[in-house]
Formats: sequence, C-alpha cells, structure tokens
Amino acid sequence: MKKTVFITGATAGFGEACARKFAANNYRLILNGRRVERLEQLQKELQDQYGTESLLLPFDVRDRATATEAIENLPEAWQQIDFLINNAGLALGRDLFDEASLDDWDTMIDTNVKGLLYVSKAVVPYMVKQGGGHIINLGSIAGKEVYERGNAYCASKYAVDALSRGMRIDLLRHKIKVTAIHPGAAETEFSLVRFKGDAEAAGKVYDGYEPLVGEDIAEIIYYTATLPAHVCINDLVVTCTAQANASHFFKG
Ligand code: NDP
Ligand code: 8X3
Repeated sequence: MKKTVFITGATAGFGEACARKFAANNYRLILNGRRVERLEQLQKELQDQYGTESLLLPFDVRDRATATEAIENLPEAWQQIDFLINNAGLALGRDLFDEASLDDWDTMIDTNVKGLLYVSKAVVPYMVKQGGGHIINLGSIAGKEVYERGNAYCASKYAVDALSRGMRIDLLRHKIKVTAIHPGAAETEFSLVRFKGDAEAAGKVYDGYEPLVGEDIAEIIYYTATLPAHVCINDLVVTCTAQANASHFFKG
C-alpha cells in the first residue's frame, strides 16, 4: 500500500516543495493550507503529472475546533497517516521588542506553536493505532539562536524545538519517530509574509548570497523520511553555505 504524507502549509514554500517531492515518489498526500485555490491547483497538477492521489484538508491551523474536527473525521481510506510534516508557520514583523505588535506575536504563537499542537494531537491517535509513524517538525535556526528583532518568532521556534524533544520522548513507546528540521534563510514566501507584502524589504533579505530554496528542504525531509525503520534523524540544522549561524552571512 502506498504511504501517506500529511503536510500542513502546502500552498507555498517548503510545504509545496515537499508535496511535489513526495508525489514524484509515489506517495499519497493530505494537503493543508488556507488558500483553497492553490491547494486545488496543486492537487490537479500532481494528479496530471504523477497520478498522485490527494485529499485536500483546508483549514487554519490556529482554529482548534476546525482542525480537530477535520482530522478526526478523515474518510476511512485516509486514516493511515505514515508521515506528518508540521510545516505551516510564519514570522510577522522584524521589530525591536518594545516596538513590536502584540497582534503579530499572537499570530506567530498561535500558528507556529498552538497550530502544531492541535494538528499533532489529532494525528497521533491514528499513528498509535497503526503501530507507528513519523512526525517532522519545521523549527528554524531562529529556534536555536536568538537574533536582534527576532523576539517572539524566535520564542515560537524555541518552543517547536522543545516540543519536538518532548514528543520524541513521550511518543517513543508508540514507535513514532520525531524529526526536527531547523533551516536558516530560505527564499520562499516567508519574507514577503514577514514584511507584510513589502517585496522590496523581502528581497533585501536574500541580497548578495545564494539562500536555500524550498526544494533543498524537501530533499532533506524526504531523506529523513526514507531512512530504514530503525534510524531516526532527531535534529538537523541546515543553512546555505553563505550562512554560518543565525546572524552571520558572507555576502560576496
Ligand atoms: P511560506 O510563507 O512560503 O509558506 C508558509 C505556509 O504555511 C503556506 O503554505 C501557508 O499557507 C501556511 N500557513 C501559514 N499560516 C497558516 C495557518 N494559520 N493555517 C494553515 N496554514 C498556514 O514559508 P516557508 O515555506 O518558508 O515556511 C514554512 C515553515 O518553515 C514555517 O514554519 C517557517 O517558520 C519555517 N522556516 C522558514 C524559513 C525560511 O527562511 N523560509 C527558515 C526556517 C524555518 P496559507 O497562507 O495558504 O495558509
Ligand atoms: C526563518 C529563518 O533566520 O529568517 O526561520 O528567522 S530566520
């Protein structure tokens, strides 16, 4: 039987790249995100290109009731979930602590932390029932090192780091692997979202060096997902070659 991958935030960036990578390798997909038209377009493309079977599950991961209900009521044919990629997330603003917006902080914590919890809590019972599974959480280099103006975004990704460690311990007895991937700067829609549609500010983030792209992260996630059953990559920090840590870049 084909394996199934549930990807949150599949309408752009890493999530979309993962959908394409797993589809190309004969997996079934459960695709989440809020932009339904993008999900429908992706579903059609993958069906046409690879014959991929996919189920669209559009919801806002911050909405606990809707997320829980959608996952608890999955059609029977989609209740075998081999991989969960907790990818939906965002940064909003790049402001000093005393100047940042409480609304931005709420959105980041609700999405990056609480959304990940809601989705995982609803998916785990399926994995327990089937005797195992693999959860892959998207943390960030911002969850390993705090940088100036990173405040609540960094905190939300430190929380993903801590949750990944905690999930790995608590879910061990169910044979559920937990991998946390912590990318550095990657050119996706991330900066456009962070700078609230300001394309110039977003573009500047990647000036003077070659950043990661979605496909780089999808390759790595696919690698971690296809290792033998007894092998688990627990924690992985990955940057482009021009980035040494959260704040040091070589811009040639
Ligand atoms: P993108 O902005 O390109 O993609 C983000 C995805 O998350 C979109 O599909 C978006 O879909 C989805 N999303 C956002 N909010 C919600 C929500 N409330 N409910 C459901 N889906 C949501 O960013 P990336 O691909 O770069 O980011 C993916 C993850 O990787 C994030 O967790 C991010 O923090 C992390 N990351 C990114 C890095 C980077 O430099 N790009 C580096 C390190 C980590 P939609 O808007 O349709 O809902
Ligand atoms: C995204 C990476 O360094 O822009 O998580 O915050 S960074």
